[in-house]
This record gives sequence, C-alpha cells and structure tokens, in this order.
Amino acid sequence: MKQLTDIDNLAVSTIRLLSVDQVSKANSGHPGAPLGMAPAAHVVWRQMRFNPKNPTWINRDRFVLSNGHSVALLYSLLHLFGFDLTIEDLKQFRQVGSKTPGHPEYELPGVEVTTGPLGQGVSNAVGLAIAQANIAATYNKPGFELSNNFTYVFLGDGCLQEGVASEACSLAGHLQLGNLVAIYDDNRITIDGNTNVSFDEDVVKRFEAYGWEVLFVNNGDEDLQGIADALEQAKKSKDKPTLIKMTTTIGFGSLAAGSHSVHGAPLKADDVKQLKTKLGFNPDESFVVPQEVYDYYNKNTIQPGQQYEREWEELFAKYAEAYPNEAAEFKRRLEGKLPENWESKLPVYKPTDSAVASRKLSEIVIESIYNELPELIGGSADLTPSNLTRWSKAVDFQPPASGLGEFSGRYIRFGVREHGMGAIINGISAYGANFKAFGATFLNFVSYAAGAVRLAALSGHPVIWVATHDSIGLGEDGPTHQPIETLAHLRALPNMHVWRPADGNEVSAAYRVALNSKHTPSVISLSRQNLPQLEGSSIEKASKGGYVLQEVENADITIVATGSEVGICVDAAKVLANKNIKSRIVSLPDFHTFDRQSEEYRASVFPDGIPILSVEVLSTLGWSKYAHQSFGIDRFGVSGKGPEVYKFFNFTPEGIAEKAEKTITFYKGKTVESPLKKAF
Ligand SMILES: Cc1ncc(C[n+]2csc(CCOP(=O)(O)OP(=O)(O)O)c2C)c(N)n1
Ligand SMILES: *[C@@H]1O[C@H](CO)[C@@H](O)[C@H](O)[C@H]1NC(C)=O
Ligand SMILES: CC(=O)N[C@H]1CO[C@H](CO)[C@@H](O)[C@@H]1O
Ligand SMILES: CC(=O)N[C@H]1CO[C@H](CO)[C@@H](O)[C@@H]1O
Ligand SMILES: [Mg+2]
Repeated sequence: MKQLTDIDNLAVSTIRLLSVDQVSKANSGHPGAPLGMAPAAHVVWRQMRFNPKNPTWINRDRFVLSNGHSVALLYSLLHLFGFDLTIEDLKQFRQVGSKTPGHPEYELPGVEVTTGPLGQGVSNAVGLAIAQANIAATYNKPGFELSNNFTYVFLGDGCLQEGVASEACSLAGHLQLGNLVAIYDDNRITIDGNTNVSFDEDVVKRFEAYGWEVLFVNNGDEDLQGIADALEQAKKSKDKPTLIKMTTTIGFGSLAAGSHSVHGAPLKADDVKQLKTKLGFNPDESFVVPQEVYDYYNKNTIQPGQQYEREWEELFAKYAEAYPNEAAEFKRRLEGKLPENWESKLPVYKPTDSAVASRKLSEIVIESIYNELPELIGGSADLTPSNLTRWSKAVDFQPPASGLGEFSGRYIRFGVREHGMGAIINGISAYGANFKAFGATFLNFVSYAAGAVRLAALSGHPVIWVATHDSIGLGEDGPTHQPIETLAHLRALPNMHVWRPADGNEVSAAYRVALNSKHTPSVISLSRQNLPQLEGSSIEKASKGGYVLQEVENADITIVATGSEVGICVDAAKVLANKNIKSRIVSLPDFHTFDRQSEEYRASVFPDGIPILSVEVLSTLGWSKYAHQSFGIDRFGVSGKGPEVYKFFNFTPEGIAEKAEKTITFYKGKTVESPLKKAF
C-alpha cells in the first residue's frame, strides 16, 4: 500500500461532497453513511482490480454495498473510477428513468447486486465468494491463476441485525471463505436512534464464533492508514472471511453528525455550506471534482486495472493452448451459452412408464444433466434425503481442509437456512460464468426466503428453487408443512416462473425452460406422492407453460389443473364420460410461460363457448385469470395420510366430477366467453 498523501484526503472530501450534493439536488436520500464511509470507500476502491470500460470482466474484484441506502456513495465511486456514469447522471439521482435510482440496481454497470433490503447484500456476497472459490478450484492450474479475486462488502448495523445475514455469515465461516472482506460501519445509529435501544450484542464475539477473523479500525472517519492496514491484514487471511469493525460517525462533518437525523434526510443548505468550507471547497459550488482526483484514480486504479485485464487475457490465451478443453468450457460459460445438445439428456416418458413422485423425477433430471452442465451448482437447506437434490457422484462444496469435500464440489450443504440459501444462490448467479444455482427446500418454506426470492425476480437472477412436498399430498406432517397460499404469492411476483409439473415430461420441461432462462428465476414445485405418466404430455408441449392434454369434440367443459391434480382430473373425465359429459383436460404447469405464448395459442387452450373449471389443492386466488370457477383450498390443510387428506377435501375423481357438473349446470344457456378476453 502506497503512502498516504494529501491527494487521499482530497479524494475522500470529493467523495463526501459528491454524495451530499446528489442527495441535496434530489432533496431525497441518505447522506449520513456516505459521509462516514467515504474514507473506507476510497481506501478499498483505489486498490481494487477492475476495468470500468469492461465491468463484467470475470476476474474483477467485486464490491457490494449491503447498506444500499447509502447508494449516493456508490454512484460517486462509479463516476470517479471511470464507469459509465456522468456528473449529469449524478444530478439525476432518484429521478424517473435515470441511471441513478434510489437504491443500487443490478443492471447498472459496476453494480454487482441489487441492494436496499438490508441483510441481502452481505448474503449475496457470500454467494459471490462461493462462486469465485468454485471457479478457482475448477479452472486454475499451476502457473495459471485465472481466478483470484476478492469480494468486498460494506454493511451497517441494520444488515447485522437481519437474520438472513446471520444465516449467510455463519455458513461463510464454516466454508472458510478467505476471499470475503466485510467492512462494518459501526456508527451505533439506525433510524430509531441510538442502537442501544435494541442492539447490544457483541458483534465481534458473534463473528468470531462464526469462524471469521475480526479486525478493528477505531477512527474510521479519518484514519486512512488504519483502514488500509486492516484491509491488507484482511486480505492475508486465507481460510477465514474477515469482518473489519470500523467505528465511524454517521454524517461526519455535518452539523448533525452522530445523530439519526442525518441517516435519511438531506443536509440543510447552511450545513452543506459549512461542510464544503470545512473541507476546503467553494461553498457555492456543487458537483465539483478536482482534476487531481480524476488523475489520481486514473493512474492508481483504472490504468492498472485495465492492465490486469490485458494480462489476464494473455494468460487465458496461453491457458487455452495448455488446457484446451478447460479453456473451451470456461469460454463457453463466459459467453453465457449452455453446451449444445444438453437438452437431449432430459428424460422422456411414455404413459406406460411407472408412476413416480415428481421430486424423484426431479432427481432423475439432475442426475441426467449434472455432468453436461458444470455450471450447475446448488444444494438443499438440510432436506437432501427428502428433497432428492444430490446426484450420486456429487462432491460437496466444502473447504478442502475440512475433509468434507472440495471447493470444486458443486453440492452445497446450506444447513437449515432457507433465506440465507436464497440470497446466496442469487449471489452465485450474479457472479457470472453462467452459473445455474439452485436451492432446495419444502415448497412451504420457500416463503421463509421471500425477501431473497423477490430480489431474484427483481434483479433477474435465473436461479432455481427445487420446492418439494408441494401440497396437502405430503400428508401426516400436517398444516404447518402443507402449502396453501404459497403458489398464489409466488405467481404474483413479476418475472417469476412457477412450475408445478404433472409428470416426468413436464418435470423435464420445467428444467428445460428454467435452465435456458437468462433473466427469470424459477420455482419448481414437486410432489412427495407418486404421479402417473400422462397420455398426451410431452416436453415440447409443456415447455409452452400450458397445453391441451386431452381434446374432445363438442366438449361440455374445460378442466384445467396443475401438478398432482392433472392425473386425478383425467380420471374425473372418465367418471364424467360415463355420464355422457365430455371434458377437455388442460395442464397448466407455469402461468408465466403460458402468458407469453401468442394470443391465438392461448385462445386455443382456453376457447370461448364452454365453462372452464380450475382444480388445484392450493389457494384459488389468481385462477380467475383462466377459469370461470375454481376448486381449491382456501383454508389451512389437515394432518393425515396423503390420500386420506385428498379425500377429506374431495379431490377425488368423483369429487372433481361433481364440481364439473355443477359448473356446467350453472353456465347452461349463458354466453360463455373465455376469461382470457379483456379490454386491455
Ligand atoms: C429489510 C429492510 N428493513 C428495513 C429497511 C428500512 N431501513 C433502511 S436503512 C435502515 C436503518 C439502517 O441502519 P444502519 O444499517 O445502521 O444504517 P445507517 O443509519 O448507519 O446508515 C432501515 C431500518 C430496509 N431498507 N430493509
Ligand atoms: C443510549 O444512547 C443515547 C444517545 O447516545 C444516550 O443518551 C443514552 O444514555 C444511552 N442509553 C443507554 C441505556 O446506554
Ligand atoms: C483470495 C485470493 O484468491 N486472493 C488472491 C488475490 O489476488 C492476489 C494476487 O493478485 C493473490 O496473491 C491472492 O492470493
Ligand atoms: C414430509 C416428509 O416427507 N418429510 C420427511 C422429509 O425427510 C425427512 C428426512 O429424510 C423425514 O424425516 C421427513 O419425514
Ligand atoms: Mg448504523
């Protein structure tokens, strides 16, 4: 680390004032944390390796602002360090359509993950660090260190109070992720005021107990050398993540310094002026960047970063000569392409094949494709034996020293940490290299991870949730484990595939679409109970999200169902046929995919003229989009043997046939239009 000089202090002041000016211009935002963390930002960023002109270079150091409310700080950095963000953009802070939205968003160049919901960023960073360790262990060879970067995180009191961060950081300690450095803005302030109203725990002891190295900076407001020293020390820690507890003053330099009033409100005009004067800037000017600061970062960070990237390209070219197969695979992944013909490995079923639980069918898919897809990585939140997500030759992702596995392993033991798992797979996905990250748990417990699931959809991380035990069909574990509202919630998320496949071909289709998705996450809901292989299903048809499984001329009713209920509806159609009632059967495994088919196609599945009845052993909310009448469960489930519980709720061929007859009777003589028809 070079000696600190006046230019460092000038740069820190520039960062402070650029951040304050953004918040003042917008008259909205959070100036407190940027003022306190500007020194750390300067010290961390000037030594990072990245190329602002190619922000997705794979071996860059990554930076996560977990206290996303201090986003003005990040925009100041992105501007000063040469990313595609002008002073004009900073002036548009928090305005509609700007490149400087209210919290960091994943799509912006230089923003690694979307943050704002506290606790997520640091948990994503654990995923980034896992991804890096996996890439290094998979592709590095003697003399060819293709991957050797760090993930740096800033986080505040709020992130440390959130449970999701505890889950992820506990796992990071177990995994000995030495490539992770977190800087804790210990300012003892949150929105309610002093942290002494709710947060007295000894964070240091907690992180030490997790297996982290903990370092201190006592005067984070001014001690640049202290921060730099701690950072160097942190980077030496190879088998422990590091938390640097950096004590700062929120709103440092402002008249409101040290108070929660500076957390989330612009500084008063006279306060801004006194701050600028104190820092040696003209109090009447805004958005000022001294040329020396641009020059300093250009010379010390941007140019070396670009040089690192060029050297990396040269190294990769030599690597490609020495290890052509590994290089080709890595290159393919960097291009975001799946291997050709991987889909031919997806299992295909005939109606004569035996009935199998869809969780088992999912295991068969994973077993069939893991070898084709080195980018497939994931695991379960301690439900491996019941969720069936571990392929037979899997190696666990574990620190080599533990004797439990290897960093090149691709099966992650998440422990009972659903929310942490969700945030971690988002981070792995955000790393790049085409990672296809999955996490598994019971469908009902995906709700535990709602915060992370929502961010996957918002950010467009194509992660996969393998969600087994998807209904009352799980039986004796009872209402606590039986999902009811879960799919309605997940289907309400924009940009989310929610699959509930009915048989083997549909499970293959769900994985096919999920793995081909570049920007949409998927939940694949799977049954505990056996499901028959259906006449009329195919991977091709199910990949449309919905299709006519059984067509019949002059039908009296369309019955639409998902997952385990499709087979029962097929039997219900036989009961109805005995009474001379003709029913079409539609399988609708994913609303999201179906909604993206052409209008003609959708109309062919749900035509006018006859009533449509939906059948699903879950909440009926949401089904009115497709059906005139819904048969579902709008109460909590019951404990009992799976088939008995189905009988209890009347989800039998006879019970469904009765609902179908009632529906037909109700609509007799009425004009029936497809619910798909809408004014706009
Ligand atoms: C999950 C979540 N809950 C609540 C909030 C609202 N919120 C934003 S900042 C904040 C307090 C954060 O305190 P701290 O991390 O110490 O930040 P500082 O005030 O020190 O900048 C809260 C509660 C949020 N962004 N995310
Ligand atoms: C909590 O912090 C406030 C503000 O610094 C201080 O006035 C108060 O005495 C503290 N209370 C306790 C119990 O530590
Ligand atoms: C964690 C890790 O891999 N760190 C490496 C980062 O890069 C430097 C050299 O550029 C290596 O010395 C570290 O080992
Ligand atoms: C609902 C269900 O099948 N639960 C099982 C999940 O797996 C665990 C461990 O294998 C079993 O103990 C549960 O009964
Ligand atoms: Mg704080």
